[in-house]
Amino acid sequence: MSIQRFTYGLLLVLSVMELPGAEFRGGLRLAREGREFKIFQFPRDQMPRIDGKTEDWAIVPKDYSYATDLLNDTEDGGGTQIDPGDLKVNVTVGWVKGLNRLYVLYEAEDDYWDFGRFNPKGYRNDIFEIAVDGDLSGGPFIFNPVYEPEAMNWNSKTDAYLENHFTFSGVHAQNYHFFTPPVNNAWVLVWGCQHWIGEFPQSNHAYDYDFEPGESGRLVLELWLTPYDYAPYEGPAGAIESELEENDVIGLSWSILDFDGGAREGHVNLAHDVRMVKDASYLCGFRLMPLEPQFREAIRAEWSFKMVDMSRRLVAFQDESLGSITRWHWDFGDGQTSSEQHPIHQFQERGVHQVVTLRVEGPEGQSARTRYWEVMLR
Ligand SMILES: [Ca+2]
Ligand SMILES: [Ca+2]
Ligand SMILES: [Ca+2]
Repeated sequence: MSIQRFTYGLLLVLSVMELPGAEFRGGLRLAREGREFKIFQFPRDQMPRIDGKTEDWAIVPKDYSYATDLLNDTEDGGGTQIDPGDLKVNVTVGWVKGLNRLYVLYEAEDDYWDFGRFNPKGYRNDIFEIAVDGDLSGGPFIFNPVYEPEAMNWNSKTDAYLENHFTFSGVHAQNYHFFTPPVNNAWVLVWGCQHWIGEFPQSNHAYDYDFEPGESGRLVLELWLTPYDYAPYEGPAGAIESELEENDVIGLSWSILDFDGGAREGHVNLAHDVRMVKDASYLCGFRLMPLEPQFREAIRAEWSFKMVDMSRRLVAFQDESLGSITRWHWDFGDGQTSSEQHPIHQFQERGVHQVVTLRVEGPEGQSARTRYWEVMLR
């Protein structure tokens, strides 16, 4: 372990120890006293279509949506009493089992949509900001604590700042500033070195709004994004997506930067701590939920297999059936059968075993799953 890495680890520990109002979860503290939020699992045949229309989200139960009352204007002292006449939002997050993607629906009403007037002192655009830490590693992800303090200024042109930016910013967790609405077809500012995460198919987006700068109105932003355990400057080929698994908890939070014709009027955020924008230890815990009961099949046979020992022709079969099951019947295609749930079977002959079938039964009925030409022994 290098001194630098050791120092970094020590700083991480210290920063975690200083975090108030948080709870340890798997070795990591989370914002909001460890309160758990939920990510809705869409069935595969009802994935959202990214078109800015919200009908495809109507199947999502209400308790998956998070509104203005959960936000806190922590930076500018506005607190949790956010005037719905100034800003009113609703955020819903979804996922689809098997895809490393988060779907987000952002619905917002603002008394003054501020956009399209960039100036040299920085952007003046209403922003919806998301920070995501797909493997819940925690820790800083914009400014590396091992760099000199002068490197922490995002306007800096020092070697230290640029080295930090190119090797660290957004690499193990990501920050997106979504423009609401877009300007000159720019929809996102990635605060990090991996601008490519804002490109299709790493992400996708569609807006729906009908107002001019300075007007009030309603905006819908529908998007997906891909969380990364490792998102380097070089591009997606060398990146490592966060593997999203059912019942995993990820780090996630959002904030809204509301400009209403002047200075920023708020930096309202779900984490109740604005450090969420650059330090994943201040993100909220979001669980990747299983399918709600109404979307589950009553019974469905499913299984996988692993070679235990090719020389002995020994194969382990894993039942992965869905539903309530009381009886398993395996037909290995070689004249042998088993009634175990997860049998280990020794085949007598090598070759391609053409048909292997699991039949399951339960109170809701029965189902069979065959794998053709998949179990092969050389
Ligand atoms: Ca849609
Ligand atoms: Ca406003
Ligand atoms: Ca505004």
